[in-house]
Amino acid sequence: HYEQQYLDLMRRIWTSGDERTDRTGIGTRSVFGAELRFDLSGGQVPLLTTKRVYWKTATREFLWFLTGETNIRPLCAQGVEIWTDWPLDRYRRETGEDISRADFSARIVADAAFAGQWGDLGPVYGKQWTDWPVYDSAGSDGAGALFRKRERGVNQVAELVRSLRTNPGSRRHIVEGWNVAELDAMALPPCHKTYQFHVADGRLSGLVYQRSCDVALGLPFNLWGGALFIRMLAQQCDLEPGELVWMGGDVHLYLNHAELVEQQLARLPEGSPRLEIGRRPESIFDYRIEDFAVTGYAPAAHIAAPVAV
Ligand code: DHF
Ligand code: TMP
Repeated sequence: HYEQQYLDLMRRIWTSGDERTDRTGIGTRSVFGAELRFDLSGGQVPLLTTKRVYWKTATREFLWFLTGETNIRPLCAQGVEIWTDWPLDRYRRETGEDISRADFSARIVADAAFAGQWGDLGPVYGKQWTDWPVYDSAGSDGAGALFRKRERGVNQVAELVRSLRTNPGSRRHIVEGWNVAELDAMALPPCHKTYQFHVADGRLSGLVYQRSCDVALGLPFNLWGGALFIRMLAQQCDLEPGELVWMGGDVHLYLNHAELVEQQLARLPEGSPRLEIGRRPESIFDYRIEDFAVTGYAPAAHIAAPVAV
């Protein structure tokens, strides 16, 4: 079963990973360097069955990246709270106010000015993917060179669709999130930082490089995102889905996920869910949540676990 790779990775980290202190102070067990591969032919998707994964939430997150938005407001308005903890943490630190997550999220939705001030994550995925900043030389002021920021940056996703259609054999089908000059302004530097695509024999494969991976909470979403990206691109470019290759750098389990790990490793994967896309939109930017359906998904119960902020 495709999911066995995930469970084997989880077990290996838990039993033989190096214990280290991390940025969040929770502590992790970690291995450095890992690879997973999933066949996406026939609509198969690497959706975990040993715990329920909220694939609609993950899809909403992915569609939000494609809008170029970096404010959590549209996510909160759809009941998606997976990014709320980081702006909330900043709000609590800077104001000293002990607001609940629910109240904070409600205020983000109700109050545009509040969202503008507190809901933005900085130039994260959506911004870099669709509007990577470009600077043009604008002469010199005598003391040094001057540069002017272009009105519109590079839309890497639009360029990717174009390059897949016109030059499928290219080895440069890349979407990059790691904008070195802007890392300081991001609430979190990108984890799934690089996507590369590959066309062979009419099939589109994709590779995700994830520099840092929370195997229990983040990875199930990231595998879904990688598969979704391939499926949307394949549809837009008249290709068949090939393989998803996932590569991780620091691949870890948080020490406060012990219960999840034990429960999940006691379960067996079952069934093979399929993703159906009900419509072919005009462009990669026109997908809506209603376009996606999963069949054959009867997972084991959800396992809640705390997220390290
Ligand atoms: N930080 C950490 N420490 N781990 C992450 O996985 C992570 N992921 C981020 C941002 N920062 C992060 C963005 N993606 C959840 C899933 C993905 C995600 C953030 C959070 C999460 O909490 N998932 C839970 C609940 C989902 C829900 O309630 O909708 C899950 O059980 O899947
Ligand atoms: P870091 O920036 O110190 O590496 O912390 C980021 C944490 O978030 C780390 O545990 C990895 C996790 N993460 C994922 O696993 N997937 C994601 O999509 C995101 C945004 C974060």
